[in-house]
Amino acid sequence: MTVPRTYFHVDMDAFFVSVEEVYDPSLIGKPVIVGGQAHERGVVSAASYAARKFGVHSAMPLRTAYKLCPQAIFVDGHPSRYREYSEKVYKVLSDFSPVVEMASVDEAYIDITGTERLYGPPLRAAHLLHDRMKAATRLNCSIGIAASRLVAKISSDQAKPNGVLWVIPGTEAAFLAPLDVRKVPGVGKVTEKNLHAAGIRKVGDLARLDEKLLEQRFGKWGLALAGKSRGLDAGGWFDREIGEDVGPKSISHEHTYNEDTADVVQLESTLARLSEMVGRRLREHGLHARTLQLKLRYSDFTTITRAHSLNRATQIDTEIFDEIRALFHANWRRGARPLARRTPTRARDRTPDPRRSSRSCPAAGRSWPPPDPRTTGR
Ligand code: TTP
Ligand code: MG
Ligand code: MG
Repeated sequence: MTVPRTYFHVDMDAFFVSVEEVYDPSLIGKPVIVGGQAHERGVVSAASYAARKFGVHSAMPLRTAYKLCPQAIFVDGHPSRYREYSEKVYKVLSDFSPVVEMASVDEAYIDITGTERLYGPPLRAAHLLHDRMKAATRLNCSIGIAASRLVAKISSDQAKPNGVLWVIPGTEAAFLAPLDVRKVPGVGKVTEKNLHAAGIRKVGDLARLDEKLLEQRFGKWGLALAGKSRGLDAGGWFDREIGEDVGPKSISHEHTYNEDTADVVQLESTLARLSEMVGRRLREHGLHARTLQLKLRYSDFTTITRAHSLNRATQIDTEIFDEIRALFHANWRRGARPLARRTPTRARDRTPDPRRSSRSCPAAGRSWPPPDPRTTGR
């Protein structure tokens, strides 16, 4: 018999904004938008809860955010600060439990099964962790507690901001039923649209459906969806255990120009710089990547992504750049004006660096949030 497990999903509240608030407390409580200045080309990285009341959210163009909330304070992002605070968050979590997996820069799953004698019942343990997080980082987080990681993730979202929510085992179906299908991890815009077209709007609608029917309609993914609607860890990442595959899935950097450009020299030099940044991070993590990907966005916001797999994985800047440059020349529309390009190197087929010890580097368990389909057009 398998032992019932207890998982926490911990997610920092308005993470980039909260870090900026530590550096500048005058921002606290105000509508704050991190990602660039109001007139700039880029997108919102994070919005404070006060700004969200106006409809501002991550991945929205800064200019749209300005229209919705002109009184907001626009702040440039500071990636090194967020990395530093992500490390602090990881330290608090790993001191609390040995089984931690960072799922993005500001969130993690931890398995606290068997810690009752140390921390007491789950709710008490979560409050203790919540207090420790605040004391060590000065940041608020929300914690979802459940018998599956999937339900823990959904419940941390429901607990926001600055809350703790325990879905007591046995109550998963009742907890999930009234939620929109979009709340299920893995259900993006496209799946949501398909589900709506089939008259399925709430998780409860999904749970009522016959698994076979979902499988027929949506394939293997439909079967996972049926499991998810019942609160089970099913499909994609949820099929494996916490920490089973530590290491970033992909590493990427991107740049958005303030002014459109079609200048090949300028474009290539940006690609070279981005390739070097990706190479550096691969080396820092002791990883090699086999699949290299270029993302290119034009002034009309059409976006393409093109990938190529090498015969041999690499972490060498020039090899990365050669590949990215070839992808660029093979794919860019001459005369059209690209806006942004990105060189994510997917580390799917990565191999550890033999020169490094096999001890896993804590940072290797973390990755930046996966590219958002709404911003990449994928
Ligand atoms: P999230 O945890 O999704 O959001 P959040 O922490 O800002 O707010 P919440 O309280 O709802 O959790 O993302 C963590 C950080 O990742 C976020 O602060 C900024 C960054 N991010 C982006 O840069 N672009 C994005 O599209 C998203 C979703 C997040
Ligand atoms: Mg967050
Ligand atoms: Mg998050």
